Amino acid sequence: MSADEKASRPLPADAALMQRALSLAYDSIGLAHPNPHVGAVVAKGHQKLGEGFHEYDRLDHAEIVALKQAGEKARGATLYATLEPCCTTGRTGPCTKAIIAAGITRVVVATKDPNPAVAGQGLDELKSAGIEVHLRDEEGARRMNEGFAKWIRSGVPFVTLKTALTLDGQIAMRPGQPTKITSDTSQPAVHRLRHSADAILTGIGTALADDPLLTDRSGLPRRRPLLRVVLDSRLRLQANSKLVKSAKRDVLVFTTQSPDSPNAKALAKKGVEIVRTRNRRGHVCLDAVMTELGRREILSVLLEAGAELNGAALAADLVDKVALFYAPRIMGTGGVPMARIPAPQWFPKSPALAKLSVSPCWPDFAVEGYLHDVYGNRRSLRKN
Ligand code: AOF
Ligand code: ZN
Repeated sequence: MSADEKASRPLPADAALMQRALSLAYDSIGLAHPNPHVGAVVAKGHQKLGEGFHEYDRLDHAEIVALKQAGEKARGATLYATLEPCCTTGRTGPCTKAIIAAGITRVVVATKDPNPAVAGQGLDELKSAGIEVHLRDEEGARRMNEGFAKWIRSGVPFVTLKTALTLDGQIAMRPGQPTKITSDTSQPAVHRLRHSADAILTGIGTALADDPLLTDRSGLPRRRPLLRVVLDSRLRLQANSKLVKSAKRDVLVFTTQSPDSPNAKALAKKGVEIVRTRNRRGHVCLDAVMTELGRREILSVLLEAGAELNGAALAADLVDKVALFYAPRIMGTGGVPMARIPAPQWFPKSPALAKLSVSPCWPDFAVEGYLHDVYGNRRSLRKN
């Protein structure tokens, strides 16, 4: 065993205190954007001396919040952080320097920072200062920042495809006909997903058929409203739709039409932002949409669309994760599939979902799984 490994052994208090730090980080969802969700605890043994999470508008990183609370008592204490402490100067100074200056002697970290500017260097700096560093490698901490990981490494948002469907994989009885599939018990989980996302994306077909509001109704605080995005190549979005009537600088329409067209002007007058993109086979170019959303610091997108857009996003390999809410019902023939995508082209190369999880929302159940590992090989993340 190397000196480094010997020095980084777990202690009995670690699991519970890291759990506390993770729960603090969870409370920062909606408040940390565009920074990662991070929680921190300063403790001696089992005794907590300070704790907190990073809130973008309050500037301080999680470690600093916890260190300030602990004050002089931090000397000789352990710091638990759900993300590797930063060693860079951005809006704030490096946390590594503050940790060293506070006299912390042991640092326990749940996962490395995926930001290439940090990525292990924060841990190295702490070790070089003689601090014992223990990396726990927690999946929960990674999942909490999967949006940040994708965006900071590729410049484009993390995309979760969410849909309700029957056991035989259908989302409506007929195209354009809204069909209630799952029960209301799935709604809190759906709104939790919306709360975790920076933008919600749908197609004009769904906007016309369902007249959805597409808001975050979790009741939880967020520093930036959920951006509601519609792909509408021919600008058919109705001025009297719920989306347009409720627009407060939070509705964005991507189109191939000119911003000077009468429809564009009518929507713009109602507070809808119109962005013209490249035309790809009669549709807005999905890659251009993702690049523009990434440029606007949209780290994560929830795709709540119909069969056409779901199929196009899967075919373009833009979906990172799926969240499928199954109702225990069978629709039968003639319904609308969750993704319109030619099976012979898609199925042979479609990967099995990784890290699959199934959770009950009685009488429904949710299946989650990943199509990409956003913490993996960086080259495979770059789209353009
Ligand atoms: C931490 N603790 O709580 C957070 C970290 O511009 P700044 O100074 O806020 O730095 C942003 C970067 O710091 C961000 O990209 C990420 O790498 C890291 N976030 N680090 O030590 C925190 N939020
Ligand atoms: Zn920091």
